[in-house]
Amino acid sequence: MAMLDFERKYRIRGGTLIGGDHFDFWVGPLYVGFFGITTLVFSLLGTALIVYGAAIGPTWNLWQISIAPPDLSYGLGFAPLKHGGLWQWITICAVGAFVSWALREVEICRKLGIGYHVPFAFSFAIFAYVTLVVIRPFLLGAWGHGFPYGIFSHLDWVSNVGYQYLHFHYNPAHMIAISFFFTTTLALALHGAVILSAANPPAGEVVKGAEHENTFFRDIVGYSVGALGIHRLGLFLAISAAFWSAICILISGPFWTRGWPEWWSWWLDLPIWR
Ligand code: 07D
Ligand code: 07D
Ligand code: U10
Repeated sequence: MAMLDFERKYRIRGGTLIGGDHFDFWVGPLYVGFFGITTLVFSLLGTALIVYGAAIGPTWNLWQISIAPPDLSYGLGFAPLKHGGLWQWITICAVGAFVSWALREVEICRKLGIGYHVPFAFSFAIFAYVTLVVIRPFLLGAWGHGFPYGIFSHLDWVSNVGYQYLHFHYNPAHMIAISFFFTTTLALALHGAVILSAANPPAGEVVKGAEHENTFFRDIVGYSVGALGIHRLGLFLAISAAFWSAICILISGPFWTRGWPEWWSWWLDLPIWR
């Protein structure tokens, strides 16, 4: 792919965290770096292990392929490859690849002299994943509590784990996470819509900008969060969604073992009713 005019100016050496000059180059449009190499190694190895797992499994149907974690009886030990060991190595590769990707983002930010907002945001997704397959299984004492790697089997896991707590919707942190997911889509819809409404008028009409955007929201709800503010808000809402997701599954089991509806009995137990 051809290099765009402006790209040359930003292709500067330095800013790497590890590896010095060794991997400090680009291939086509892509920056490589030490963590580009580790991302590649972890993801190729992880994918190869998934393909191997599929090959020794009962099906090549993409929707049904599933690599299960070890049986609970293996506890926190290593299991044989065909009995969950594959899942353990794939998990190591996945964590390695995701963390490498985040660090590659950090190196690129350093080169460009911009803030670390993108890797910071991605780290919340990684945190949610690590909570599901490392932190929670660790706290529960068995890798078998991780979710299986398969398109439909991971849905079965979510449903089964949900019903283990009778009614997962009653999990208060799940409520907060869902509210943040919904608010994120509301904010993005408002933002996408207001920008298009002002900056992309029909042919022949004048392009409008910040004043119109601000005025629209001040007219309709009495307040405008502002051009920078909507991006701060969006980032806050999205990382909060991932954060509270991690919390909602982290507390299910390690910190609350009964049905979630029962958690709400604290309300009935308040001394004011007595
Ligand atoms: C659009 C960015 C692009 C990413 C995509 C995903 C793979 C997997 C692997 C064949 C928004 C690429 C997919 C690399 C291929 C094999 C072995 C991001 C976009 C397009 N899920 N989930 C999906 C993952 C969990 C849940 C779809 C990953 C938790 C529910 C896709 C993870 C829980 C539903 C997928 C993960 C959970 C899905 C679309 C990791 C709670 C759906 C994802 C690493 C979070 C939906 C059949 C998407 C669906 C769906 C991938 C974890 C619940 C296959 C990689 C255990 C309820 N999940 N998921 O668009 O249609 O994300 O499922 O944690 O209904 Mg899932
Ligand atoms: C974990 C993904 C991380 C991804 C990474 C990157 C690649 C590369 C390559 C594309 C966190 C992967 C990248 C692989 C791809 C290329 C080239 C994101 C992760 C690092 N729920 N529920 C949630 C709702 C019910 C249950 C979260 C709604 C039922 C359980 C969210 C409803 C029961 C768990 C959520 C609903 C139940 C959850 C998921 C409605 C089932 C979890 C989002 C409307 C009977 C999970 C951390 C998330 C969780 C979770 C929403 C219903 C059970 C808040 C809206 C009542 C067991 N649910 N849920 O976490 O918190 O994203 O996981 O009914 O474990 Mg729920
Ligand atoms: C745009 C733009 C642009 C601009 C602009 C704008 C778009 C060009 C020019 C315009 C933008 C704006 C004007 C801003 C728009 C605003 C938004 C989109 C929304 C912003 C929202 C927030 C900042 C906050 C979001 C908060 C969320 C999602 C979390 C909310 C959580 C809940 C509601 C909880 C839900 C769960 C409930 C109710 C069950 C109860 C459970 C709990 C409370 C959890 C814990 C429980 C306990 C500890 C038990 C105790 C509970 C008790 C006692 C009950 C008390 C109840 C409580 C709720 C506290 O593009 O640029 O500029 O201007």
